[in-house]
Amino acid sequence: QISPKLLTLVIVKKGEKVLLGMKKRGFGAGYFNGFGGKVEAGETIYEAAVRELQEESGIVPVSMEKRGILTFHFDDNPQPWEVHVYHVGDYTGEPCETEEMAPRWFPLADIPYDKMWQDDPIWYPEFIRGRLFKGEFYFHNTHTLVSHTLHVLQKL
Ligand code: 6U4
Ligand code: NA
Ligand code: NA
Repeated sequence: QISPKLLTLVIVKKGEKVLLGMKKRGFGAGYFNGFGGKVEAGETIYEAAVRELQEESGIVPVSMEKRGILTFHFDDNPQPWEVHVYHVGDYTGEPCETEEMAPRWFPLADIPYDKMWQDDPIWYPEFIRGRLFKGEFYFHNTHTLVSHTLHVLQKL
């Protein structure tokens, strides 16, 4: 059993809108997603989440809480990814386009699931309701969701 690779994912949700970024390069290019990336040596997961948000969108969180842990299993990569999902409700700075992401606000009723990872319509609704959740997702050829479990929890 290979230990999972740790990543972060920050979703900015303010009022009735979410800030998503169109990923311009690398893994998941062409999808709208939250902001995040790999946890680096010497930083905590929380620190990585703050850093990736700042690098990819230009903003700095005022408050940030962990909401979920998602594990992605791939039939074309033996190492699972463990993605720690955070909510940011308040921030300083202005979202701006970066080398990696082009940010855009979406009304909660109009999240562009057809241009997102296939797991997103499964867990975003729980995120939006303010729930804590853990999920496992199994992908074929990186992009095709084959099966999953999702649990809403009282604590992570
Ligand atoms: P590099 O280019 O190596 O510096 P880095 O920014 O560290 O990249 P990146 O962008 O490849 O990492 O990280 C992938 C991002 O995509 C993380 O925020 C996690 C997120 N992600 C990966 N699989 C996902 C999935 N199935 N559904 C989802 N987000 C996913 O909603
Ligand atoms: Na990234
Ligand atoms: Na990175």
